[in-house]
Amino acid sequence: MMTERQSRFHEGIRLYVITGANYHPGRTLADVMEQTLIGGADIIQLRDKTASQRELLEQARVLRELTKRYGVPLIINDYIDIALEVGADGVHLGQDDRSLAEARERLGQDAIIGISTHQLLHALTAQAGGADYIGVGPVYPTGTKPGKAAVTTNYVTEAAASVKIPFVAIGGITLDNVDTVLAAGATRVCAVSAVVGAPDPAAVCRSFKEWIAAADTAR
Ligand code: TZP
Ligand code: MG
Repeated sequence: MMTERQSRFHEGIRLYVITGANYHPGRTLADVMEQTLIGGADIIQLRDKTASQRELLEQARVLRELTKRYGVPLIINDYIDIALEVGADGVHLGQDDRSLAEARERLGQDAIIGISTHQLLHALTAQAGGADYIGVGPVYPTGTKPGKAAVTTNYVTEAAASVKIPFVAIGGITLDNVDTVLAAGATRVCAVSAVVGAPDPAAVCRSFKEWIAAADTAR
């Protein structure tokens, strides 16, 4: 008998933090990401478009140790090989990256596989292909992903109405606009610069979690 696959992207994953190149002056990757975990980040993704593969592997090893200690999943952006090498929990792939099918084949049924989506067709395709979650964005224009048109909160509302797998709103989300994103239908948010560029990443994460909890109560 076929049993339905149980995704490891569980209900409790609400605040998703991605690494970035622009940390607050004087802070390191390990230091900043530990602060996000202390503040309540539920999942961490390694993404650094400026690093070489060798540097990424080194960063992945540091984050694997850290996330294990906090019992939080580690996702690697783009690189299935690095995910395999460090024993990460999964990968995140864009529309132009390696395919979902290849990632599933190589990482197995237990892996968490996320897909970036910019329109409902991408979302429904990822869902049908067995993605564990999708990114919905960029909601707002963002310097972290320059040149990518904002999808606005309209797509967040569409995703909330039509997508059955978990979705994470991403792109230009800060403590000043997260209430609008949550009101549009998001229950999970993702941030890079608002968290990793802050002088106190733990405090920012705590505030994001408070907004998310408040929106749950209001729903
Ligand atoms: N995918 C869509 S927007 C984005 C990614 C990786 C960047 C989000 O970064 P920020 O700094 O939170 O706007
Ligand atoms: Mg990518």
